[in-house]
Amino acid sequence: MGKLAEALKEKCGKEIQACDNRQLYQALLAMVQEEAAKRESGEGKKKIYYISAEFLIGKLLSNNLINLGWYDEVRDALADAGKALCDIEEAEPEPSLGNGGLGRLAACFLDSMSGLGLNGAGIGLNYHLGLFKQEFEDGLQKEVPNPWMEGQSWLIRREVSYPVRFGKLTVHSRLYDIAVTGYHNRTNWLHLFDVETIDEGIVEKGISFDKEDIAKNLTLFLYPDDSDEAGRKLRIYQQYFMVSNGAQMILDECVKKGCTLHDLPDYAVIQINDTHPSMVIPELIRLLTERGIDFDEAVEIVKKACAYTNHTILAEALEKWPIAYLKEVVPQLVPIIEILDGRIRRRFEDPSVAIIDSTDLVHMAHMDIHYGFSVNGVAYLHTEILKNTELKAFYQLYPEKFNNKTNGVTFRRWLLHCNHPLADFITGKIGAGYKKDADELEKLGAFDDEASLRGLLEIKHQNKVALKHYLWETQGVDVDEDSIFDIQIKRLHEYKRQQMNALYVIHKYLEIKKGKIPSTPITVIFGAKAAPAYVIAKDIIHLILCLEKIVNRDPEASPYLKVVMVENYNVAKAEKLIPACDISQQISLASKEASGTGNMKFMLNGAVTLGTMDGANVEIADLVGEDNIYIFGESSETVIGHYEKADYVPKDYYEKDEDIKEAVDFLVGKEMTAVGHKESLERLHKELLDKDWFMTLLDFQSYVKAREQAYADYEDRISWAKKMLVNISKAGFFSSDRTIREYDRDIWKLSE
Ligand code: 26Q
Repeated sequence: MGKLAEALKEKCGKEIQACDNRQLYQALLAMVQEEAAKRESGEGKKKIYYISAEFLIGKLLSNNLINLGWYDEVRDALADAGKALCDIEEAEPEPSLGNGGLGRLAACFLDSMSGLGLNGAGIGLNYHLGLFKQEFEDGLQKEVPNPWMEGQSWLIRREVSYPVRFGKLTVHSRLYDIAVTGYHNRTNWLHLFDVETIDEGIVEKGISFDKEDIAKNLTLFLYPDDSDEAGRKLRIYQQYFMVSNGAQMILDECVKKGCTLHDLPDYAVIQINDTHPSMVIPELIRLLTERGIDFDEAVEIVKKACAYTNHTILAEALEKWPIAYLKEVVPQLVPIIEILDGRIRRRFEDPSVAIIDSTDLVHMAHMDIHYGFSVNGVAYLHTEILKNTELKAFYQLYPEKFNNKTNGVTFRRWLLHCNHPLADFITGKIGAGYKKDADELEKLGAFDDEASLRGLLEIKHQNKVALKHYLWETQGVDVDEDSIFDIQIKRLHEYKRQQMNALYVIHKYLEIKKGKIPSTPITVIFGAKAAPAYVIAKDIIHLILCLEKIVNRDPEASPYLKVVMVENYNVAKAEKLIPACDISQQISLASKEASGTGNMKFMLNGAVTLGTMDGANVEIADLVGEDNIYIFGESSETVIGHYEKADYVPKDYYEKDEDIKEAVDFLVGKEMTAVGHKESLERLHKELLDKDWFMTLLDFQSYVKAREQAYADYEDRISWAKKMLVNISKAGFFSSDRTIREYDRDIWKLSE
């Protein structure tokens, strides 16, 4: 018996065979935690603090086993006792501390920081119920609480607590830590702050609760419904609670290491993940002055320590808070923000760069740009749009602050863990070096002989069979493993255009009904949560659920076309869906998706992208070349032009084009209203015809054409496998290790 098997047996207090999966999970968790703590190094004078309202870390057991180098031994020891590690994984609840891309990126970044041995930490909140859990009921999304914490979990309770003062109350925090193991390297910590007065009992029907009872609700939910004033204020409470704790902790840590506070930027660099943590700037200024530093110097210190990442160009997502809310929630910050704003107004005449605008809204991003030393976008195109359009006035003031850091994903989770057969295949061809140095994947490109390509196809097939079983067991849908798996999984938003994908499904369905049969059957898979107050997004979910019913129940169509809407899409489900995907839908309206990171995960797992020239798709297209990606739709320049001229009229497309008219009108036709809710379908129909803010109809025909081309090309299996191979071999650039090295080289400079 190996060492780990012995240890596991001892931890369980009995033979491995005699334990159930829960017991084994808990024993392994404890073993990993002990080992992870031993690998804490704390080494390095300067430290990067990544502050984020979201850390979508996913399940941790297998990833930690991989990072510690324990995976194979534990898997084999379990197998010897008749146990399967993958069954034990099922016993682990998934922490739901994020919405989507931004939160998952933060998790990938922490993994890479540890893996690269950088001195870093994450700072966030310990939401007890996280993001809601999605259930489908009567064709609609229902939100229910998502309790994910258990008695024994990855959270380690620390004897660390800080007072956090609000206008109306003071709360005392409690720190919980989660170990972030590095791949064959050091452990860093994710610090999650909580309040002990939290009361899950105040949650009523669904996810509603008393939004005013701050001491009881502060860390209950991630982004509680902010469609009303109390919800918006609660967001400010959460944000301030996060940054005040973070700032107090950072100063304490630095002082302990010998920092005089005057030299804080030599000890700490703070990465502000979107504007949610922006109040860290005035809070740090406040704390520094409280500790005896004069105001002007405090401003200079903070300016040298804080860097801001922008993740969105959608105007409505750029946070602007009424100063009256801040006066109520965080009155001690308001005079500081006013001074910061006053200084800007004296320096620059342009009112568009002010922090507090003429309607008394505080523009959080403006504060970050003026009072931080770095501003970065998350993909080449995104950063260009920030510089030339969205933040042009700021770029003119501070060209030296702007830089691009194209996103990346951790290959440990998104290849080694989620796709063992592919990882083994790659290791067999090019050795294991790519696990540390993702650029080595490029070598795989040479293996384009028929036997290797057939090997790749076989792995994809195997993953599709696995997904088929999973969908059958979890949702009771039966999909054909020999069909094309065409997948769109991401948060639901009009700009991401799930509605365009749904319109295509209608179009295809109608074609089949008219006798035009696809050569290979098609399975269209969606997964998406909609924000609880986002009505049109929920209408789109309803549309997809109606299509699922109509198409899958239709004996003429269902042998050739299936629709699956995965319930409660999350990280664990992504890990099952991505390895099984043939076609990756990345179809946002050009200029709207900052980067996307799902696109990278799919590519790495041998899916071919069908996408617009948006976000990181542009860089994917550059790397793989036009034969290995399906690009369609208007360019970002054209789209931005339409917005500037306000000249896009969806009805023109509807009236000119029979296919579009037929698909759009299907929404309110007899078949749909027989299974769906008329009000919702009519609202969506009207939205598409009268507004179509994200120009679905503009791109529809070119989308159909590109999609048909992809399906046609899929028929030639070997030439398709070649495209898969190119995609995988060019994915090295999208390792978050590369991204984090660039952050360190250009922004953090930890070892200078
Ligand atoms: C803002 C104000 C009020 C309430 C909520 C918000 C809010 C919440 C979440 C604003 C933005 C978010 C999340 C944004 C996000 O996930 N952005 C994604 O970030 C990824 C990582 O950089 C990119 O790949 C995606 O393109 C981008 O959409």
